[in-house]
Amino acid sequence: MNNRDAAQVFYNIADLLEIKGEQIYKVLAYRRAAESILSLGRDLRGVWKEGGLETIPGVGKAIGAKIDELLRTGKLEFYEELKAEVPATLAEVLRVGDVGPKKAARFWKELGITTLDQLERAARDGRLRGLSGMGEKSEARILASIEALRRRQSGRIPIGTARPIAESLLQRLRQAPDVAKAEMAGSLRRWRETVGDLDLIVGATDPDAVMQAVRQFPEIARIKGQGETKFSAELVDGLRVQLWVHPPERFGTALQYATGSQAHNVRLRERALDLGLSLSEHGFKRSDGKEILCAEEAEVYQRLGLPWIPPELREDQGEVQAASAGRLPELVTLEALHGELHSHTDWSDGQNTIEEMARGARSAGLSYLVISDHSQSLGVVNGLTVERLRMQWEAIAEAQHRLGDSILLLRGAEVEIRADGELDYPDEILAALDVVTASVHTSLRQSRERVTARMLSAVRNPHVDVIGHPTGRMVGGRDPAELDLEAVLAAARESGVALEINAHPARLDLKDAHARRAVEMGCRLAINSDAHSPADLELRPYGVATARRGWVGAESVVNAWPRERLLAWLGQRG
Ligand code: DGT
Ligand code: CA
Ligand code: ZN
Repeated sequence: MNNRDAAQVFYNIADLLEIKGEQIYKVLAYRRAAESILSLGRDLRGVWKEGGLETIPGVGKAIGAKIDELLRTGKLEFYEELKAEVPATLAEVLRVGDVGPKKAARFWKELGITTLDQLERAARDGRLRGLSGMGEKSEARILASIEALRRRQSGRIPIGTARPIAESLLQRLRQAPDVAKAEMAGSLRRWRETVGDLDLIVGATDPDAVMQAVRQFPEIARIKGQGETKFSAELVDGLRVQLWVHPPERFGTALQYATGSQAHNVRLRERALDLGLSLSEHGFKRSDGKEILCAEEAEVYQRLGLPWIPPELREDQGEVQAASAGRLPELVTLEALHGELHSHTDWSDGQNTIEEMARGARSAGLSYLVISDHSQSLGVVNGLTVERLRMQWEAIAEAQHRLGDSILLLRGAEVEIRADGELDYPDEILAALDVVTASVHTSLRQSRERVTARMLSAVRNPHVDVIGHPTGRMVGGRDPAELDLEAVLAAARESGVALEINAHPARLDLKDAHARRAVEMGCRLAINSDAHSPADLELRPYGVATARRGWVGAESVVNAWPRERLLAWLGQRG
């Protein structure tokens, strides 16, 4: 227990007391003590040993006794009792800019929200606006604050936030005078799950004109640094944009360079040197000093005797060697996905009816949609009892009747893998479902042994077809469950179950490296949107990109198989 840990205990006590509605002077007393401990400038333990705790500003008899107990036993009874009364995770809800103790208490008491993730989900699902004094606007503000909080914590921007902003900047840029081309570059183009900044590259002859145009964009707060080939700008919400400007005839080398990664670029430069060329963002140079310009990126790779390498692979993870040997994988594409295996409706926590979801899937070009609402033990999301599930089957049949054969609806469920490792429906119900996705939403913090055992029993259950968001992690938020993933992958290969790549940019679970390992081990995957509305189907590209970053080909992805093959596979399984 160092000074920081001890201070944290008292900060938490202050937060929890405040949520509980305790007198403010008490709350402030704990906070003051925490601050003093943090700025003590020497080891708290030393002061304690000298018997000098009460010389610390803000520490009197009562708090002094608590510090003593904490240092002596490593625990504090008062804090433990408080945590039993008020969930400690509510302290993280308080960190959200727009949430004070009164609101946190209401979210908890009226909606059962105790964590940041739950608050985010509730805001996204429009459940906060049901509370008196809350509306759509306050919901949106809370979502923005949550995101700002995550960004402050990580310093990086989730790809799901970055790409739409970049898209709209590109649209404006492409209309600016003198601009021939404009594309994403950097980690944004490589689809990393988070990006440090937004790299955009413009093909234009006059960088000053581009800068003048950008300065006028409504989302730009200020232009910051300016170099010869690039300048940076800050957006009104604090994001950094790096704009690279190169003449159109040099656009190919510039785009290649700015896309990176740096390690990938190093490989290419080495290869260029072997061929007697030097490669820079401006072009190739021969040893006689003559320049070779590339307007197209593919020409850069061609000059180096390589096929074009998809940006998602450019992490120096063996892609240059594979390209050179003609063994680049044929990566899965969005167009290859024929259907969606994971969707929610207003029967549980989705926002739309079965038929609205089906129409959305149909206009997204899908030929089937699995309706997979939550199962009974997940009360907070209105999980379906067996009785309601049976009623849903009738509703699915009716919707199918109205839709004709324009899209096939399948009966599914996202069945909770309960804390005891059992699935949340009896076997005869699982057997009657077309597609069973088993997921963990609760008790993710169990021991490695327990969580792994739960997963393994789901993977080996003959009724289970897909494991949903297998590690439970949230990008820039919640850590993955402690899990022996190697053991889960080995079992998945054996049982033939598919592991989900959840496409929601807040999840991306399995993540890229895990997807690659899964395919290496011979596992099947499924790329699913986990849609809670038709608009969520638009998130599938994030899942596809994650798969591509994991070197995944269409053959490994069950919803990239022709529909008949998928149905045959499901038919063979329990
Ligand atoms: P980020 O922004 O941290 O998510 O990651 P990147 O990959 O976007 O990196 P960034 O923004 O620093 O630079 C964009 C690209 O520019 C990078 O992928 C490769 C290229 N680049 C930047 N600095 C260097 C450098 O010092 N050497 C080389 N070879 N390339 C660089
Ligand atoms: Ca970047
Ligand atoms: Zn789901």
